[in-house]
Amino acid sequence: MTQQINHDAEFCGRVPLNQTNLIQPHGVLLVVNAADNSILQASENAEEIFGFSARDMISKKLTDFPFSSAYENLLRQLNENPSDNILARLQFESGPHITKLHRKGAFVILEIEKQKNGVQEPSSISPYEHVKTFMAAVEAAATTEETCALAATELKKVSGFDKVMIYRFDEAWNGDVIAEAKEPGMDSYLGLKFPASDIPKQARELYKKTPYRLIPNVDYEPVKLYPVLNPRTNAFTDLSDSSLRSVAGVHLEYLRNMNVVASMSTRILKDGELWGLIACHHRTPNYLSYEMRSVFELLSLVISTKIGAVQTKDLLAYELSRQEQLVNLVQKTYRQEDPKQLLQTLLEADGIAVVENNKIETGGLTPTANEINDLVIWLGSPEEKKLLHQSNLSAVYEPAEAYAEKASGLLALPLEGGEGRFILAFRREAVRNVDWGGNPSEAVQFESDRKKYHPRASFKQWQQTVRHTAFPWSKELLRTAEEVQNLFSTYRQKSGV
Ligand code: BLA
Repeated sequence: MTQQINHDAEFCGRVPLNQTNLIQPHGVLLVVNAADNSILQASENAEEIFGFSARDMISKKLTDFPFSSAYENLLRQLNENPSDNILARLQFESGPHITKLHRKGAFVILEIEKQKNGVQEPSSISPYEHVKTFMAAVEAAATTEETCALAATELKKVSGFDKVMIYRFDEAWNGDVIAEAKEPGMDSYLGLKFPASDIPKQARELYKKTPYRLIPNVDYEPVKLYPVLNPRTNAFTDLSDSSLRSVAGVHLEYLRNMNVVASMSTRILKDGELWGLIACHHRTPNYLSYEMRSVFELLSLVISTKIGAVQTKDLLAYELSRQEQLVNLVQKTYRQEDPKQLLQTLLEADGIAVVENNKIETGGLTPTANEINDLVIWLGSPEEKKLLHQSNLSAVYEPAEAYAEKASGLLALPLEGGEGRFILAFRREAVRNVDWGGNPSEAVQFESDRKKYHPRASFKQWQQTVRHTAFPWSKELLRTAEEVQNLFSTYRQKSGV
C-alpha cells in the first residue's frame, strides 16, 4: 500500500487564512469600531457604494450615513448574539445592497455586496418553484446517493452552474464525489476521491460560521484595505470569517488547474458536523445572486434532513434484526450450545475464535491456533477491557501480514474473569481500488527552494490498490460487540466456567 503523506495536518492545514488585508472585488468591506461606530478601515473600492474614497471614509462614523438607525438596530442584535452573521438590505448612496455584519473582537465587519453585474437568472421559473419540485422528488428517494443525485440535477438547473457536485467527507476527511450534474464536455469527477489537503482543516472549519464560499472569478484583481493595518491593533484585521476575504493563492491555482473560473461551495451539515459540500464550478465568471445562494442553503438543509431520515430508517431495521440475534445468542449461551456460528453472523465476521484458559476454539476463516496464540499475547490485557478494532491489522501488528488474506480485520472483545479471555472476530482482506482525482501523493508540488509550492496540475483518475485491509467495523457493529462482550462477561461470572 502506498504510504500517504498527510498534507492536511502537516502543511496545507497551516496555510493562514486570516493573514490578508485583501478582499475580492464583488463587495466593499468596512472595519468599524463597535464602541463608537468610527470607521477604522475601508476597502479601496468604497467609492463604488459610498461615493467617498477609502481615505475619506476613515474620518467618518457609520452614524453619519442615512442608514444609521437601521445599522444601530443591527448592532443591537449583534451585541445580543456576538457570534452571529447578520444579513440585511441597507439603503446606500448607490441604492439598496445586501450587507453582512459580523463581530471580530472589538470590531464589527460590514460587507456590502455590489449589485449583480448583469448576469441573467438562468431559469425563468422562480427558484422557490424549483425548491418545491426538489422537495417533492426527494420524498421518494430511498438512499443518500439518490437524494444527492436529485439535488445535483436540480441545483444545476436552477443555478445555471456548468457543474454541480455533491462531495462527501470520509473518516479521514478525504472527499468522495457521490453525485454530479454537468455540461457535456467537462471532465467528470463522479466516483473520484480527493485528498483531505485539498480543503485543509482550517478551510473546513470556516463552514461552521459561513454556510458557503463564493469565488465569482478566480482572475479577480484583489482590493486592499486602507489603511493596511488596523490602527487599533497595528496588525491585520482578522478576515477569516469574512465572505469577501481574498482567496488563498494555492486554491486559486487549484481552480485554474481544473479549468474553473467561478466556484461556489455550500456546506452540508449532519448532527452539527460537516458531512459534505455542494461544490459548483463554472467556466466563465459567475456572480450568483443572494437569493440563489439562499436556495443553495435551503437545499443543503433538505439534503441533510433527508440523509438523516434515510440513515435512521436503516438503523432501525438493523437494530431490529440485531435484537433478535442477541436474544438467540443469550439462549444458546445459557443452553451451553456452540455460539460461534451466531457470533459470526452477529459480528458480520468471516471467522471467530473463542479463547479461554489457553484453549482456542475457532469457526469460519481464521488464522491458525499458533498464530491466534501469539496474537492474544500481543493483545495482552487491554485497559478497562476496551474493544480493539482494526481494519488493517498488519499495519499495527506485523506478523498478521502472513495471514492478511484470511484476517486483515480484527475485532477483539476482551472478557472479564481472567487473563487472555477473548472473543476474536476476523474479517478477510477486501482488496479495494480507490480512484483518486489525481495522484494524492502529488497533492503539493514544492519548487526547488522547498518554500514555494503549487497544487497538483492533473485531476485525472489515478487508481490506488489498497491491500491488507478489510471492510471497516461500523459504529453500530461496535455497539453490538459491546453487548456481546457484556453478555459473555456476565455469563462467565454467573456460571463460573
Ligand atoms: C479551499 N478547496 C477549497 C474549497 C474547496 C476546495 C471546495 C473551498 C473554496 C471553494 O468553494 O472553492 C476543494 N473543490 C475542492 C475539491 C473539489 C472542488 C476537492 O470542487 C472536488 C470536486 N489546496 C490544495 C493544496 C492546498 C490547498 C495543496 O490543493 C494547501 C497547501 C488549500 N484549499 C486550500 C485552502 C483553501 C482551500 C487554503 C481555502 C481558501 C480560502 O478560503 O481562502
